[in-house]
Amino acid sequence: MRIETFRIHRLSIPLVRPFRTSFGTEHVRDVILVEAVDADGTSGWGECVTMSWPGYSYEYGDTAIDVMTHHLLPALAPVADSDDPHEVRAAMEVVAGHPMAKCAMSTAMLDVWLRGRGESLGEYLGAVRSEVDCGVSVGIPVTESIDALLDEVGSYVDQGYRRIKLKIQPGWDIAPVSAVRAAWPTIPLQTDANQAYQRSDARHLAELDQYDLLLHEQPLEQDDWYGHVLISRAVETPICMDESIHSLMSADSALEFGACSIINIKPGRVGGYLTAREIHDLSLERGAPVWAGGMLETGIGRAANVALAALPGFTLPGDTSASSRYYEVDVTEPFVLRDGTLPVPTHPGIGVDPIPEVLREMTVWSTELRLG
Ligand code: OSB
Ligand code: MG
Repeated sequence: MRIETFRIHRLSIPLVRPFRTSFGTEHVRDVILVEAVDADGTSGWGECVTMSWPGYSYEYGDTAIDVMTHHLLPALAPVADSDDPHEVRAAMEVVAGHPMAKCAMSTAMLDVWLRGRGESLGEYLGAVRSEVDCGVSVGIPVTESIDALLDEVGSYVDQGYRRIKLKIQPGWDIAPVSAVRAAWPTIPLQTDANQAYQRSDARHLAELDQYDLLLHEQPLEQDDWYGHVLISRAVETPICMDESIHSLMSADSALEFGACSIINIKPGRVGGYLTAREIHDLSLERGAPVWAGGMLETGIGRAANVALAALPGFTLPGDTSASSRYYEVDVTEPFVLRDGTLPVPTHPGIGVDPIPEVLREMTVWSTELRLG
């Protein structure tokens, strides 16, 4: 492998419906795809999962492009011909933070490397399944109507999704959870607050214990480790962390301290698929379930996430929904739900490519960066 060029493609793709969470509402996905091009012309792909504004994390599309262009590109020049993905990860350590930018560039390089070896990402990571159970993340209806929520959840249940995740926030929690539980008494159900609660809400959150939930995701601010310990003790429903987990060390600390007992693994949030696998391995060793999170990925990021979700410790359905959950037209061949599952790609690398015409049509900006 000798990477000579990176291309950054910025796309604008309308969502099939607005996606509202406690930190904001997205109408159009600001998609950033990174293409690494080898000396022999092979392209590899990685999706940068930043959003268009710093609501979920400090990273967003513009900062990711800046960090990739001015900081990661020079850092990667010495490892452009590396035969060890761990060396690529180590080379990026000169940049503090910015895990989503790191994940995008290193995944594109990993894809090229795997294509050269004829090995799929799933095989490389240690997949033990050929399809993965899929859940779906359901936003807060812009109308805040319970009927609208039940309609939307009903359509996902009809499509076969095996788990429902409801976005919650103060003022939108007990009513939606109890309504969905009443309508579907046995469907696996969980919540995600995206940091919207306070330590003092512990008793309020305990009222949700009666609805037989799988977990509550990230109730408190990402830095509030002790608060998560307190909530974990006060609430019967298991606590899961998303925003707090940025590294193997934060995963280790969270489980050791009892801040959570379940981890949502998002490769973009932890800097790439190698670290994602290490967090999986650690959690498996500790007996803590993990599941694959999502960031409204196109087929590029989705393919890689599905490969990750095929590892043995991913015992809970992930936010690995079908292309149609967010997009009318995906940039790859669409991922289609089959009996509540998605197939793990088997072709070398991430196993999918953008469809050239779709890429061209949806691209609003692109640049080419020469390495070295
Ligand atoms: O908190 O898990 C989250 C989407 C964007 C940012 C943060 C989150 C989410 C989701 C949707 O919940 C996950 C998906 O379906 O891709
Ligand atoms: Mg989350």
